[in-house]
Amino acid sequence: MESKKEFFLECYKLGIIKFGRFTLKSGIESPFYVDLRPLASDPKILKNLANYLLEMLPLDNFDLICGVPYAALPMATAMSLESYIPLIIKRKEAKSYGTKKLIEGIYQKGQNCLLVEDVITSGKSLVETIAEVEQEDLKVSDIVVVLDREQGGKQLLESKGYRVHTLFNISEVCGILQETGELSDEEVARIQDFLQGNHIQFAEEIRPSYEQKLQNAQHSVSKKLLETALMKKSNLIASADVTTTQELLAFAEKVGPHIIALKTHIDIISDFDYEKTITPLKEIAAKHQFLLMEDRKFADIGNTQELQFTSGVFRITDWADFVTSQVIGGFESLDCFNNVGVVAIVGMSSKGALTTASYREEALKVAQSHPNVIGGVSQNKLPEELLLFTPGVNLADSGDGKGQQYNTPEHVFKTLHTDFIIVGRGIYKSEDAEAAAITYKTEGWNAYINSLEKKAIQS
Ligand code: S5P
Repeated sequence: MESKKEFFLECYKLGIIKFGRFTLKSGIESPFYVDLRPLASDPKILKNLANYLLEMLPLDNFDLICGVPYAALPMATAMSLESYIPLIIKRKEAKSYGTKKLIEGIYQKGQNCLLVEDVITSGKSLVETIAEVEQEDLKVSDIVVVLDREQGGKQLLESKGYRVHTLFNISEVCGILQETGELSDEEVARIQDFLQGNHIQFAEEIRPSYEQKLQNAQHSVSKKLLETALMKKSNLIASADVTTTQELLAFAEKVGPHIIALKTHIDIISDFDYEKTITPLKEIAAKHQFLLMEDRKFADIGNTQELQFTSGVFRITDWADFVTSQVIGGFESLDCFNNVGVVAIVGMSSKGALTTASYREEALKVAQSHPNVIGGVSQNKLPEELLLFTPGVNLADSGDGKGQQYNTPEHVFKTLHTDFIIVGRGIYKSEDAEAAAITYKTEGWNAYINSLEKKAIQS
């Protein structure tokens, strides 16, 4: 199994914890919201979760496993399947007819039952559940919990003599997300404040709309991208990672009406010929009104980048509306791109990428100060004046086995305030590329619209 931290990050991607502003049942405002139910929808994660939970426990102690309904039921079932400890099911309410049983399954009085819970907060609902299980003459000595919200529940149960085993707690989880750049130091401090029982102030955090961004846009390419997005009701950039001119042109023709830009890796086209590849591509782009984004990821000194940009067979300067570039060569290395827009690579989507929080901070300083830069590629939020381009978006997969890590449009618009999604294999590998482009366009647009609304309220 992978490390506990890696495992948590996989779980996190399913949307189990959201950060923002949520009103709890009690009326208290919380800076985070936890819902572990999505874990049951990923069989591999559920199986791994069961094993992580079992690993923490003295298994010889238990005759039975019981999940607290409903969220922990699939978890308890998976633990039972992995450990061969029999499962019993506790009803939420006793049946009003027939046996009126509260607990279903085969058990004998006096047996020791392990309780499984998804999230522990104050611990009050667990105390009630334990009482109901004990009423059936079963013993409860241990409770295993996936996530401890650290709001007194563990202490309450321990004071009553129960052992509580927790896989993750919220402080540890925040530490992991702070390390990966998902949470800022400020957000973590606010969460800690909340956990200490303080009433916390929320700053209104609403993402700017495309109209607002358009008003503030300085660069002509930023304006064009935002205008195209509003006109086509699309925030989709299709990545055309195909290797022949014919495939490239056919793809551009199919997806053209639904995208705002086509992203190329022009150096992977095996039969590249300026006249046969670029001239028709430009015509298709003009016809369907999309921009051309060459994902060259320049990464050299200014003089070399200038040659790579203007010369060779590709002559990128003659046709691309905007290009991607690393900023590792420093501020002046970007000066040569003065007739196009530059999208700075701030953070990469692949596993183990070296674009750490401190790298990103330095990269942003260059990106924010250079007039050629219109935005950045990142898996984290960017300052509002930059356009955020997010690759690593796929509705069907969570990775590609080669290090790529995927998120859904919903996640990137809501949590990162992404402006444009970049989708490659989700579209060009699909049997019907046009239908897939329409799906991503619709999902992306709806996710953008939803991200303009205030955060959901937890009931
Ligand atoms: O961090 C990054 C930056 C980029 S530009 N991660 C990425 O995946 N990309 C590019 O986006 C990558 O080179 C590829 O062309 C596209 C993602 O393709 P997919 O097939 O994984 O959707």
